[in-house]
Amino acid sequence: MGKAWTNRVIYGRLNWWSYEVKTHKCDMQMPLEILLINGPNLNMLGVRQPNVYGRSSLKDLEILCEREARSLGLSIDFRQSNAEGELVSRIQGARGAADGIILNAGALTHSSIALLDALASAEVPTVEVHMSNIHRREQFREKSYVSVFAAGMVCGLGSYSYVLGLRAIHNILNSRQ
Ligand code: CA2
Repeated sequence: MGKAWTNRVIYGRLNWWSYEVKTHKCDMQMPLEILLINGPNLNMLGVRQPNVYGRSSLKDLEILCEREARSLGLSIDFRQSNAEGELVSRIQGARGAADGIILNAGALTHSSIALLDALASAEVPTVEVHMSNIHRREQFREKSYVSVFAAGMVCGLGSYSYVLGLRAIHNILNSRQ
């Protein structure tokens, strides 16, 4: 979970009168673990509505996020599900296991109190992302339950919303005490 691990390396030197054991400490910084969750219908990226969501597929988005995460020293677990219950379980599982969450809950953003409750109980710093600008579309998309818990939100920049979301969670996690 991105905590410093201490490895104690033990090595010995043998000669005919003694066995000398020396220890050497080395600290390793493990990468911060980010759970990146995509909600319903985002598996359709690149297939329909390119005017709204662009031409990149979900796989293209995953590759982009992997590349950005690597450059920031983050490790990501990239997921998509159309099922609200599975998303709730993933968020619950992040408690104590992930350092941060990037969440595009799709249409559940605007309706799911269950996702909001899962986020609140997981207590993992979260950044909300959206491909489209949810404030320039239908009025019902303006309300986000995810935003009640999220540290911040990036929307309207297509795949680049995810890139900025990753930079934001990196910044949040690295400025913790
Ligand atoms: O802009 C976003 O990222 C959204 O979360 C996408 C959701 C929408 O309900 C939110 O209001 C905003 C919809 C995801 C559907 O994605 C599709 C992609 C291509 C074709 C059809 C659907």
